[in-house]
Amino acid sequence: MRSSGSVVLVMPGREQDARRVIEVWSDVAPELDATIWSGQGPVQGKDAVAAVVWNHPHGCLTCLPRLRGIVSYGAGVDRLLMDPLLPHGVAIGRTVDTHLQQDLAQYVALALLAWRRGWRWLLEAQREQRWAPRGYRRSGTVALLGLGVLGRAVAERLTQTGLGPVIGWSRRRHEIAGVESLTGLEGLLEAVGRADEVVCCLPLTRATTGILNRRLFAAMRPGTYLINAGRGEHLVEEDLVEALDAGRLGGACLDVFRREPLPTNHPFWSDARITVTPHIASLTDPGSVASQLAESVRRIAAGQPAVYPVDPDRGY
Ligand code: NDP
Ligand code: OXD
Repeated sequence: MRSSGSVVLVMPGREQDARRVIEVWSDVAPELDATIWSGQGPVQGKDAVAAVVWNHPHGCLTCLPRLRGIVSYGAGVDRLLMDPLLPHGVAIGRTVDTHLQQDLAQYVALALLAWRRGWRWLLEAQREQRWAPRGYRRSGTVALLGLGVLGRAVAERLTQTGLGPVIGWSRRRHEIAGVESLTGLEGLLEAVGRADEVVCCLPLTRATTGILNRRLFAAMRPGTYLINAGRGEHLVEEDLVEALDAGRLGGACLDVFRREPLPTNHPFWSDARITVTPHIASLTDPGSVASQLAESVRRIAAGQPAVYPVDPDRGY
């Protein structure tokens, strides 16, 4: 079959996923001529029209002279767009997938239930062989920051399983059954001020960097629980510790960090009030997204936008 494009997968640390994607392509898109960057030396691809990337070293895409488009292997594009040497004028796309949505919704439900049920104290009691029954909270109001592809899935999961009500916050208003949709700074302060738990599913942009800060925490009711599944840079870490110390926040579950992996000497590791997970709220499933990626490559090769295009000026 005629090649409809040469594509390079630049996914350091996720080469196994890259190999699985190419395996699926051999069935569903045999015309694609794909290579995986080894992680060493310059990215080879003088004929590559498209690149599929995750955590690519900034600047490495400059050696692809025929590049027409870049697709993020994940849902987020912050690191991709922050590349100061990102080739100009190329199409940018990202990944949208039902597994990503389901998994993120499950992660948030798990974190909420663990908090409401006091799981941390139950595990502690077991370690100490203490029989320590404790009460729990059956319901609560959730402020959900971000009502995009993932936020909407979270909102639907929480409302459908009785874990809501949900107050959503986004740039534009959204119609989602059972979800109150707020916008603007006033809407943000109102949402978090009425919530028992605050969940961040925002993309990282100039406008959202540092949004989980002292000012926002001050608008919350004492004991509010924070779940951050967006990006580490959403959170001002010192402000979190201050809010926990002051009892403004009751605890936090963090999946994303300013530095990943979280450095071994980071105080969050040993802070019992904080649950740390290693950026696993939702992982791209290579088998599930391979066909979508192939279609994006085909479209890019034909001079069209990717399947899920990203507006670099908007930042998400
Ligand atoms: P989308 O682009 O589909 O949705 C983004 C949402 O955020 C939209 O509702 C958007 O508002 C809202 N938003 C963006 N900027 C602002 C702003 N300045 N003020 C208010 N609302 C804003 O993204 P996804 O739902 O697909 O993904 C969200 C993020 O989740 C990713 O960017 C990534 O950082 C993170 N993620 C984390 C994972 C993990 O494992 N921890 C896995 C996958 C993703 P509007 O609807 O009005 O446009
Ligand atoms: C993503 C992520 O953006 O894994 O997909 O964080």
